[in-house]
Amino acid sequence: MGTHQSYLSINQKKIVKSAGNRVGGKTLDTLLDDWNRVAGSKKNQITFEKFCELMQHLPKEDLRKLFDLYDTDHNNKVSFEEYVLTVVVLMDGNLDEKLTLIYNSFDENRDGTITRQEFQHAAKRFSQAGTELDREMFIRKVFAKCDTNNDGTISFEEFRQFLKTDRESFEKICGILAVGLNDE
Ligand SMILES: [Ca+2]
Ligand SMILES: [Ca+2]
Repeated sequence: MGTHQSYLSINQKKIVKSAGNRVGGKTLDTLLDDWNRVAGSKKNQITFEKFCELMQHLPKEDLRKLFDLYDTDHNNKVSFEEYVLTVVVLMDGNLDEKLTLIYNSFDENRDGTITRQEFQHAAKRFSQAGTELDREMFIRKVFAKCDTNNDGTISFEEFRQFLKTDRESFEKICGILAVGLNDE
């Protein structure tokens, strides 16, 4: 899954390895069957088009957003490993694992920080409500609030604090990604 994953606070390989224990062997078999049906082989990566086929039970507008979440190395394709990782974290992940996945999908260049531009970009992709202008101003305000040490980027820790201190804004910014994100 690429070479630049050391900054992630979750161990993707470990999660994928323990998938059977975490979501159950049956679920894992189903994931593999679905995957093989659409992708042909475990080794193949799938494009957005195939991803829609794989996740056909979901509306397409949600799928565009979810694709970015599943594509953890941002190569515009989803691998079987990414698929299993994301399903496991969504089904069985703790708060940090889920947050890491969301944080990672914001962090387009995968350097371990979220810049203002990445934040704005992600917020526009994932959030739903409001006019452009409202959103622009809202996003600016939220970014400034999030960036508590004022260094112009949002660290994972700041991102975590954001969820804790202003859940409402967090949900507005993350839209569908915040669904199922429960406090522990
Ligand atoms: Ca990928
Ligand atoms: Ca970044």
